[in-house]
Amino acid sequence: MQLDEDIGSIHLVHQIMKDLMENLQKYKLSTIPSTVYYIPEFITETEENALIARIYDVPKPKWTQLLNRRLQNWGGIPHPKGMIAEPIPDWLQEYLNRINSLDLMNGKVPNHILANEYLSGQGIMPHTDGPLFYPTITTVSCGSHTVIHFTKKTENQTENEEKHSILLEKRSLLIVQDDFYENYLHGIDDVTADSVSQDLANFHKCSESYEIGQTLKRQTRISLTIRHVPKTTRIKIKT
Ligand SMILES: O=C(O)CCC(=O)C(=O)O
Repeated sequence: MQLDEDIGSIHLVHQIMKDLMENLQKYKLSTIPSTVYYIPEFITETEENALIARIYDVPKPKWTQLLNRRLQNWGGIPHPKGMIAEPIPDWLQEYLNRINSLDLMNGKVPNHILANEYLSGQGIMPHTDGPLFYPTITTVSCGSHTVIHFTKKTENQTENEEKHSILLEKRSLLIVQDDFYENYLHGIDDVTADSVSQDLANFHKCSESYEIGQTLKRQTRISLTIRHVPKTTRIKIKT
């Protein structure tokens, strides 16, 4: 019985990856004037549950506690002088390999995963990821949806800047590249629920159909942000 389920799951993953490698363009968000792809159901429910279990199974010191969320760095800690590369466990390497097979980074191999945990009501301030990374962000969401906002970066940032909001469903993959990486801030509001609106840039590309005005209550979300850190070293740097 378990063997049948495992074979079924491998088959499904194979189908998902084949579709993506052949048809990535169909996931591009035409509502956004830059390169953004939204892929619902990028991982299976079994994989989502296994990833969450693994993340919570690591020893406590692996967590970095911030003011409003916790995170785990895998592959090393990005640093302007170079990231000291650390081995990535197989259960995470699998997802780096899947992102690698989509060839999104001009031949560069993804070598870092940031796992962020957001309890309901927690978010992240608007920011850009900066020069430590190759300018492509790929994010897998587990455990809960959230809504991420991208706001055009300007000199005197006001309330009226061009803004795009994307619903990240659990198990989805978001890919952000180019101008959207460099010139837009991204952030997540620290709220306990999100309201569905037709203004969501991926409203028509979600896996479920939602009603306008529907309230989606947030649960605990684990995001896996998979990126390429160009500057790595194997030597310990004095900080
Ligand atoms: O959790 C997310 O989807 C976004 C994470 C993020 O922006 C970051 O860690 O820099």
